[in-house]
Amino acid sequence: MDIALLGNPNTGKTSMFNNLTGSYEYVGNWSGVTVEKKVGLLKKGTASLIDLPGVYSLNPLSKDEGVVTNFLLHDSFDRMLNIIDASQLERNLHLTIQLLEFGRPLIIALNMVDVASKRGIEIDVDRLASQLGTKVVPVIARSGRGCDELAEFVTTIESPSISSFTVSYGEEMDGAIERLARMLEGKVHHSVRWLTLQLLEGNHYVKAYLQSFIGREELETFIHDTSKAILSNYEEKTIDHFIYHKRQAAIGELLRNSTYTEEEN
Ligand code: GDP
Ligand code: K
Ligand code: MG
Repeated sequence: MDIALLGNPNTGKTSMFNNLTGSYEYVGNWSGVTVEKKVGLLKKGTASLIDLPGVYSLNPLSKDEGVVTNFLLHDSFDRMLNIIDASQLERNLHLTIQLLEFGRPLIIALNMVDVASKRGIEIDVDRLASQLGTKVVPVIARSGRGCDELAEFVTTIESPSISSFTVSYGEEMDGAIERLARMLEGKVHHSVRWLTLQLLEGNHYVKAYLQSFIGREELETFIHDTSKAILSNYEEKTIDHFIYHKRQAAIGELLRNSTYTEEEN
């Protein structure tokens, strides 16, 4: 079984990787970049953990960041392990939402719970999990607390359910997703919802991928018409801002229901 480890930079990915795996090897660089590809065997069981570069969003700002989108588009894996920083949930959940939109089994490692607690942030883990529709395991990757339970869950559960959590981007976006699905005529196995959102956000890797199924002009027209339709109905300057703010609103709602911050004085 292949498990992809994904998260923002500095969320404890390396600590987690070292904790979960007994040994690992570098299997060369990711294609096109100088970032080394690290794959480790989990201490118990036979699963492999694939380390991916830390990114804030899938829409790549650099080639290194493009590694993650390319991995999702072209590599095969069984489930995703998304490590998030409990003290920076608002920022971290932007990537989580994009991974959920990808529509594959995903488990969340809620790391840095010690840091969050010191800052007076209380998280109702069950509430967060039920809202996101995923398993959430609190851990402290630096000390290893919770890592055994996490490894156990990630490797033994038969098939983690695919979350039905969705951000509502409005009916224009829903219509666009349906149009792109018709243009693709079932030629791709990826989530069309994910492809549409990544394309409209400006993810060049997704655009290049889609150009192997859809003519360049037809794709440009789709992007142009969809953006125009959405932006004429909302007070946003660009489509990526529109998508970002919809996610931000959904995250705000999630956090209002599952976190509590002690008043500082
Ligand atoms: P990466 O950039 O995502 O690979 O993160 P690292 O594993 O390098 O961790 C970044 C920093 O956070 C390091 O100094 C770690 O020791 C520290 N760290 C990782 N996990 C935890 C944790 O759960 N609690 C605390 N307090 N520190 C952590
Ligand atoms: K780091
Ligand atoms: Mg690291």
